[in-house]
Amino acid sequence: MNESSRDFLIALWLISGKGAIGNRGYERVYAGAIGNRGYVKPMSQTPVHAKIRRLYVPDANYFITFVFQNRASILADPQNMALFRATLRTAKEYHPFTMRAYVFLADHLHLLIFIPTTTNISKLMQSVQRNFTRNYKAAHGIPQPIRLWQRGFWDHVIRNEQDFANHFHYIHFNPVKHGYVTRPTDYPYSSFHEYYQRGWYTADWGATQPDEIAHLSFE
Ligand code: NI
Repeated sequence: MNESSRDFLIALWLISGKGAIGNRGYERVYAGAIGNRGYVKPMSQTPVHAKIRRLYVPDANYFITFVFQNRASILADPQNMALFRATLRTAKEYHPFTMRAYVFLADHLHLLIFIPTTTNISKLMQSVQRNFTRNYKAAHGIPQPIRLWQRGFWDHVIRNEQDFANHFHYIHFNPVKHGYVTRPTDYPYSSFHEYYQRGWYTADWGATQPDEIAHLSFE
């Protein structure tokens, strides 16, 4: 079974309602979104910058931004959100990467990922965009071609540990930056919760813009 048809079956499975948010299987996917589970002991007293240092692997970390065409709020619909996550997970099986941080907003999303040399980043990104468009059309019964994504994607090769840390925090602060919530902990669709549970963040982190990301502005 090729990637497209497999993704299509996942789309059908989601449409049937079995993949609804809160479903046990879906939660398992959610929990597994961050690589290296158990890599860092929960609630350790190590400073956050030292923990981030352990996540940073030189040369192949990317900060990636996808934007929906005309800034449509596609992912405001929980079913579309579930569909996107399933698509990303399938793409990962064919084009392996390690998720370090993510935030999915209604009209765009940011990823911080480690890509091994055996994975072609362009193919990975094309896989995500094309297969999500296909799954979205199937889910909504749209027969004609549609443009769902703004052309291309923005990527930034992470230069060093500090750059990695800055983008890591940028992603987790993003729901506040875009006015969705007043604290990152109140927004469900980001990896903030994974790291909060590990003790990397406090519950009130990001209530004001952290100094280290003040100079960053992508989306
Ligand atoms: Ni953003």
